[in-house]
Amino acid sequence: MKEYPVDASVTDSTITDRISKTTPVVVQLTETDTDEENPVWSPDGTRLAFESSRDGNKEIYAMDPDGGEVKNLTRNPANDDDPIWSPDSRRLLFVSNRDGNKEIYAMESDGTNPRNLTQNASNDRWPVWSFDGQLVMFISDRSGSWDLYNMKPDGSGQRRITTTPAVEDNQKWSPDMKRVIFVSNVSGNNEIYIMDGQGSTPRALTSNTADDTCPNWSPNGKYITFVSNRTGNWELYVMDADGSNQRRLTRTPEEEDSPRWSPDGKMIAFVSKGEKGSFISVVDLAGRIQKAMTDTLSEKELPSWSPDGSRISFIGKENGGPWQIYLMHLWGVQQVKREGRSGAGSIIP
Ligand SMILES: [Ca+2]
Ligand SMILES: [Ca+2]
Ligand SMILES: [Ca+2]
Ligand SMILES: [Ca+2]
Repeated sequence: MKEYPVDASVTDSTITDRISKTTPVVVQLTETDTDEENPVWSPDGTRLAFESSRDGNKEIYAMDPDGGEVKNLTRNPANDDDPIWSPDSRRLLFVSNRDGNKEIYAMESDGTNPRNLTQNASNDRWPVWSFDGQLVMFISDRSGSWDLYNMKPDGSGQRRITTTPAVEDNQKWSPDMKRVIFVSNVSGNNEIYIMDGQGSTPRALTSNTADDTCPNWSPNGKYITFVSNRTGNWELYVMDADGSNQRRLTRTPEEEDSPRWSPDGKMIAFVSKGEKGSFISVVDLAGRIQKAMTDTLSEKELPSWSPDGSRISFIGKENGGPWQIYLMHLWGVQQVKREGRSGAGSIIP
């Protein structure tokens, strides 16, 4: 495969230098005997929403990024999960099956005023808020198979976007909100597609017999990162937003997953799943440096950059215990010691 430079503006050697010299510090933010999962940064960087089963079923909580000020936002015997912040950080969408099937709910950031937006006898889940706050794209099986739908944030104007018998999901708005990428297996394997935000005829960006999935836009909207097993092993890739210049960034025996762009668009964090454990690495876009930022033995998933690019939240599982939430200070620690109600403050050496 021909190798293309990604973008001269994002391949400066200072990034290589920065990654090679740093020794990240990882802090455990939660310490319970139940699963703590799916930490999601508020866009203003002040809170982490997450899912916890500490009261016997899944609830949405939020905490400060150092583990303090833990607040229970839902309190319901059903499962409440999949939190996502509004672009202004003032509201959250989440998914609950409290009425017998999955619905998308909205609530204020303090948990007040929960309201059911979808009110549909089928399953509605995976809401993705457009960056201007005007639309929410979600998936629903109300037509018999999983398709993409749009609605306004108050639940009005629900409209089916894709109309295939296959599964569509993994939808992501472009930063300019004009386009959406998503994954569909309508061809018989997973491919990444692009369409406009209103659902014009989707066009395949990948076309091969392997699986291509987990697409994510670069912050400038020029590139898309994704993972594929087209070589027989899962690897991390980048392509131009029109599907051209597909290039592989990793060559590892592990299975790469969950690629996430740094907010400055200069790095991608991702998970590598090996036989003994999984770990989080960072790669620069020129592929000149790839560095494991955590230990490689326990399990780790879901890396997510803080909006200022200084930290990465993730979930980890030690020795078969429950999933817990961790925070990695990539470039050094400003503050690590704080007693949260969840027992935050421990530092992993
Ligand atoms: Ca609940
Ligand atoms: Ca429903
Ligand atoms: Ca494919
Ligand atoms: Ca690999």
